[in-house]
Amino acid sequence: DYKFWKTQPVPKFDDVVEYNTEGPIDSSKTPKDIPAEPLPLLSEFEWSTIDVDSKSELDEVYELLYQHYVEDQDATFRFKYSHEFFRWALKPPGWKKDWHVGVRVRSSKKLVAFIAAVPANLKLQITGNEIPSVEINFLCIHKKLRSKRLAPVLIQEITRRVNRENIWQAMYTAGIVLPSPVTTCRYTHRPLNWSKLHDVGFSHLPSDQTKAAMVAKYALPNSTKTPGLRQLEEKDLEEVQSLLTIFMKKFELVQTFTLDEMKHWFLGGEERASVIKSYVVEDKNGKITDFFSYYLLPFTVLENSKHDELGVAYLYYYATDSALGERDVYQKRLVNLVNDAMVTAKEFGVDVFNALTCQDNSLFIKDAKFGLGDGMLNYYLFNYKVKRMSGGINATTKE
Ligand code: YNC
Ligand code: MG
Repeated sequence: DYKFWKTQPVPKFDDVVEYNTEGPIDSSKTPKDIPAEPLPLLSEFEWSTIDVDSKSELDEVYELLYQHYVEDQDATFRFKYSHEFFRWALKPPGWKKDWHVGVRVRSSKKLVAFIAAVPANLKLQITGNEIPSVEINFLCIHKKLRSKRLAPVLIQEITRRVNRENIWQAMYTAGIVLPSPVTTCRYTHRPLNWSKLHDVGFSHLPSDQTKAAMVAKYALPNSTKTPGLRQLEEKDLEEVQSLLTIFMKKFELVQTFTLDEMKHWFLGGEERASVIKSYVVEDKNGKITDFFSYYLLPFTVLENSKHDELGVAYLYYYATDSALGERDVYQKRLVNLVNDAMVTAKEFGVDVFNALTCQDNSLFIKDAKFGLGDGMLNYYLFNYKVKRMSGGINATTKE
């Protein structure tokens, strides 16, 4: 019955939000109203701000998430987070050390829980409202400390730390249903290396098919098809920012990016090589007409004799000026871009390419041979009410 969530500024399941009443749920506080001291913890635990620039502390976060973060139902796959991935996800422009919150056992200093916030600027297109926010991610509690109501304490502590910086809204996603989703998306998967996915139990052989037919079905060309496709460079950022701004007018709720944020999220600095891949299409006149990006987050495969790792890519942001033209031209363009994305991803050892049923992804999912997965992802806003959206959300998440 949501004992904790009932007390928080989030919409109830049956709340109806009328047009023009979108906005904060509680706007009564200022940073001066927020306590300077952390919430009390049981005496055996202590708060510990994690220094992600310290290799050993990042190792501890890695170890905690590796053992205790999200798993699939049969526990055969685990996210294989790398230090590079954490630095990309946890250190965008405006990041704060204070927002990387750990809990340790007081006696042993063992890290047993974690939660993180990073800055994110949201925009509600129907009202034009900009919402300075954070994105909350990597909430994790050691398996032995589950169901002890520690999660609400972590959530309230990160809220306190964010409120102290005069930010009152947050975006987060979760597989579980809480009051109340802004929208719900489903994961979809496109096999690139069907044989390997079959070996590890990720893909199943339909009873009316042969292995060879499945491999043939998912075969991709050796090279990309779109003329002018190349990797994104720093000099393109301003143009891509305009392209993205225009493209995102299609969606009800979006994240907006400064140039510095674009540089971080799409070029990734030193982390680029192993985490984030971004491409643009430059036409004959040197104009950028299209953009796509995806990030890499492999799985560790447990207890398999042939393979111990699965290459996984997640479609991230994209934009195309064809969206302004006829729908079937736009749709065909998207299919081609996503196919090109997958061709490039193969070079980086990607075995499966994932996308959510959000953005305009429903336009290419079938033609580009994505299959619906079991996983659902609910999107939430903290302290902001909006009308429930039909999937026209463009905020994405890094898990
Ligand atoms: C969850 N994922 O409903 P009620 S996603 C939010 N997000 O409260 P306990 C969650 N709330 O129902 P446990 C949640 N999971 O009584 C559970 N809850 O009101 C709620 N899993 O607490 C739950 N990571 O400590 C209930 O639960 C209360 O020991 C129960 O811990 C939960 O990162 C968890 O899936 C998830 O490590 C930590 O199961 C644990 O079970 C775990 O007794 C594996 O908690 C890893 C996993 C979650 C990934 C994520 C986004 C988190 C968003 C948190 C909400 C942020 C709000 C905005 C704050 C900033 C505001 C500003 C400004
Ligand atoms: Mg607990």
